[in-house]
Amino acid sequence: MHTLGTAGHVDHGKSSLVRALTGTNPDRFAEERARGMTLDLGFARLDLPDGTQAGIIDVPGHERFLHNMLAGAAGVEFALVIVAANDGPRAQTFEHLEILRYLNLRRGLVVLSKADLVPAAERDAVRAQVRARLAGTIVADAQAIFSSAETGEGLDDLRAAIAREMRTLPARTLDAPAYLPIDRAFTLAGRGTVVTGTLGQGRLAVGDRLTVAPGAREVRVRSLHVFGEARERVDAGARVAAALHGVSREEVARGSVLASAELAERARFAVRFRPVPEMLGLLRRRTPVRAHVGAAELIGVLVFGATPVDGRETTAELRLRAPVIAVPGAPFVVRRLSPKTLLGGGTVVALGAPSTADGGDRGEARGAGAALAALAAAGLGGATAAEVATAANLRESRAAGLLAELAARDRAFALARPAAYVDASIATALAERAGERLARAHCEAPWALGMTSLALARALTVPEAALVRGLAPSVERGGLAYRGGYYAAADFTPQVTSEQRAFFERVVPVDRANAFVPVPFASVPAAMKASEILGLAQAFETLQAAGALVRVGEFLYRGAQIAGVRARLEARLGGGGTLTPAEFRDLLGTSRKFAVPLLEWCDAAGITMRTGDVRVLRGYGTRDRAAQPPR
Ligand SMILES: Nc1nc2c(ncn2[C@@H]2O[C@H](COP(=O)(O)OP(=O)(O)OP(=O)(O)O)[C@@H](O)[C@H]2O)c(=O)[nH]1
Ligand SMILES: [Mg+2]
Repeated sequence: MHTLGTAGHVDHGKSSLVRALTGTNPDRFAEERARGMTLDLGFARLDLPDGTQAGIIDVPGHERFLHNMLAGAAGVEFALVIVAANDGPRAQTFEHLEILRYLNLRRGLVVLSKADLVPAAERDAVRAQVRARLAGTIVADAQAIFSSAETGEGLDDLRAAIAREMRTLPARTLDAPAYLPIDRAFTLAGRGTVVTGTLGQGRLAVGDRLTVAPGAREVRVRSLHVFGEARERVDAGARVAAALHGVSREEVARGSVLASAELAERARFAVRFRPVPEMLGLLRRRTPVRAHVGAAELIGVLVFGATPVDGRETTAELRLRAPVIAVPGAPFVVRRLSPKTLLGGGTVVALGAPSTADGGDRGEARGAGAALAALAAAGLGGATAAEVATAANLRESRAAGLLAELAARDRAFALARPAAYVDASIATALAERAGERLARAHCEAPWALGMTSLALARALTVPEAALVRGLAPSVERGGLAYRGGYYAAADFTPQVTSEQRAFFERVVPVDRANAFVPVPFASVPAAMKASEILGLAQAFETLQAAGALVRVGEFLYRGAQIAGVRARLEARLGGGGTLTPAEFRDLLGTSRKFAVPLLEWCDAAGITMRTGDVRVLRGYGTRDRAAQPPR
């Protein structure tokens, strides 16, 4: 279903035409009927000759009620511009057309109403005059049809023309989060709070859990009606009345929004804005405005990078005093605070900070591109499916599906803890930079394990957390190595110099007579400090990582000593025997001071296992030997 809106000067016959076309009097209030003037929006269902239906929003023509016209206009896809044939276009004819232009509406029909008051002989001249005066407006080239609510003349032609036009309107997006700007709220006995509006995008179903903004109130849909008919589900474009559970009448009003949970309320929007050329002189870098977004009217500031100098479209940021829910692609206009003249309008591009996400395009292909754009905007940190859904104006389930598809095609990489995705080209570019930096580091210090995340993050001027997350896919795929807290090139093995090796052999000597006596660990840093040899601290780490030196509590052993311990244990216990700590000490010919921590280390390393007061060999027999200590 599509929704049309009337437009035109006061008393030109808009409401009468709607009534004649639909049988519904759009003037809902007794006061409107008594005064013969529309004060607020009216709604009617139009049955078209091809069996389809359309919604009509009837707007007031009087300039005093322009704010009500604005509340209805943003949901309109097609304009019925009503010009009294006996009067011609007047002030609000042009004002309404300007507003619709800046709301990016380009489609409409001209209805030359009250045709019964114009003699047949004058019709052609009247049509030509009206056309001439509408030159330059959004309906300059639209069809113009004479009609009369009084005699019924032209109504069939009009219905046929509308049906034709409706068939050429682009379909609304159904797989986006539901977005319903509320234009009316009331209570109904037995149904509670009811809100009405034009469903801008997505779908609604009875039972749906949704959000009402402002206030981020969680609500549930109790029932749905489209022009009085109960429905289980409703698609974008329709006029909807939704009875809501979880919100009181006082908490909703015109300008509130009913939306899926993916859409959060925000006070800042990146927008594309086109100024009214005559109003350029009033625009400043920061221009206070009265903004009309959806059915809401909000005070805010329009902020430009550079103040516009012509009527061309430009980017800007709309900062509102109160938050509202809007979707990418949503049209808006801004007026001066006072007098309330139109300054311009455009569309919301992105929610929150400006991004490259293009919300303007619609349709199926939109999804993947918008999801990728949202990922690109999120940068190295990546984004969750929920964040992508919000930024790209997609249902979260759809965003999750698209991200999985992008990941399968290597356009995005999945991240864990917390689950998210990162743009593949961004992560790959980072991995390439990291690879180059690491290659240099390996060249400069071949004895070092690599670079820590902190050192690498500093070298690449990237936040450490973002670096770790951004490099994770590359590490997982083997493009880079991450071992023991160090990043390294995948094929890199550190090599200590012979000078460094000799130093450690000297500092950690082995006494042939007392083969299992270690040195105090603390003696090594002290000796390194006293030495002139380059890169000892890094080489020390490398030797420990390789198992050439082994720290056991307060002591340091050579890897060969540990291998010897292991060999003796296996020889002694290999047949299934047991060993007390005292026996272990004797087995090694060492003292209790060294033996106790060493035996505990053997337990922790998975060589031995404690049962009661004695040790047995772990993995003896069929047990797996995965948990071997470094040799
Ligand atoms: N003769 C004649 N009079 C009409 C026709 N349509 C409307 N009128 C009269 O014009 C007056 C205004 O009609 P409305 O339909 O209320 O006009 P409107 O454009 O809705 O006015 P606002 O909503 O206040 O802007 C009424 O007195 C109608 O009876 C028509 O086709 N022929
Ligand atoms: Mg009216």
